[in-house]
Amino acid sequence: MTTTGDALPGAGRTVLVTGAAGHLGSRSAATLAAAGFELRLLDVVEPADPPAGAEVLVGSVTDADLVARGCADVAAVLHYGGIPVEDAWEDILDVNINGTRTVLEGARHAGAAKVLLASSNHAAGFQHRDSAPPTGLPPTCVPLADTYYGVSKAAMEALGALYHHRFGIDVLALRIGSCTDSPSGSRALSTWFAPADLDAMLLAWLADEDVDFRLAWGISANTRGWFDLSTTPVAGYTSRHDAERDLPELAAAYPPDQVDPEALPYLGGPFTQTELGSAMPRP
Ligand code: 15L
Repeated sequence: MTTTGDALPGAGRTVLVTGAAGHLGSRSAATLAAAGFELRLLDVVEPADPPAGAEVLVGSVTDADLVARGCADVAAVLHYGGIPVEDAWEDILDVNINGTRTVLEGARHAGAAKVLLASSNHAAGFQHRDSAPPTGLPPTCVPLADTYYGVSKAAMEALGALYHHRFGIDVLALRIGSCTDSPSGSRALSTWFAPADLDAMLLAWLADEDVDFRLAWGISANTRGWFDLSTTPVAGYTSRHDAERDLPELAAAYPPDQVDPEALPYLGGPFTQTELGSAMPRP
C-alpha cells in the first residue's frame, strides 16, 4: 500500500516534527514531505535543509507558547527533540522530561490525534541479555534505565501512556536502538534500527487508524538481535533489514564466534558504565 498525506486519520494532514534539525528528525521530515504531508519543524537551531514548504519554528520544546504554535491544527506530532545522550540531571529534567510533557500538552490542546515519542533502548538499558526469554526481550519489558537520559526516556513512555489513557491520543513510544546508516561497534549488530525501517514504520503508523498506547522496539530484525519482534507494533509494518546482511563490513569486523571485550551483556552497552550525570559527547 502506498501511504500518502491523505491517509492520516483525523482533521488536517500537517505533522509537527520536534528535533527537526537532528539526524532522525530531518530524515523523518524528508520522508514525510516525499509522502505528501505538510510539515512544521521545531528545533533550537534552524534545520540545514528543510523540505520545500515546511514551516520552521526555532526554539525549545520547553517553550509552551512556541510548542502551542507548533501544534496548532496538526494531526500528528513526531517528538524527537531533546538531549540525545547522558547529561546533567537538571538539563535532562528540563529538556527531556518537562519538554516531553510540554509537547504532549500542546498536542492535546490542539486536538492532535497521534504522537510518536522517540524513546530509547536506554530506558531499559540494564536489561541483561541472559535474562531475556528464549523468544527475546519483549518491547514492554520493565524500564531499567541505565542513565539519567534513560530515566527521561522511561518518563517519556509513562507520560505517553498517561496522555493516551486520559485524552485518547494514539501514542507510539519507540524504544529506538542504534538508528544510523553506518553504526559502529559490535553492539550495533544487535541494536541496529535501519533508518529505512523507521521510515516504513512511521508511514504505516500515520496510516493506521488504531488508537492505542504502543511501546515498541525501534530495532531491526537483526540476526544477532535478542529482542522479541514477534508482535507487530503497527499494522502493515515489518522490519525488512538485518545488520548481518545490510552492514557486511561491520559484521565481518566482529565475527560472532569471537568474544569482543567491548560487547557488554546489557542492552544499554557503554551507557551502563558512563559516569552518571556527566555529559557524553553528542552524536
Ligand atoms: C540513543 O538513545 C542515543 O540517542 C544514540 O545516540 C545512540 O547512543 C543509541 O541510543 C544507541 O544505544 O546506540
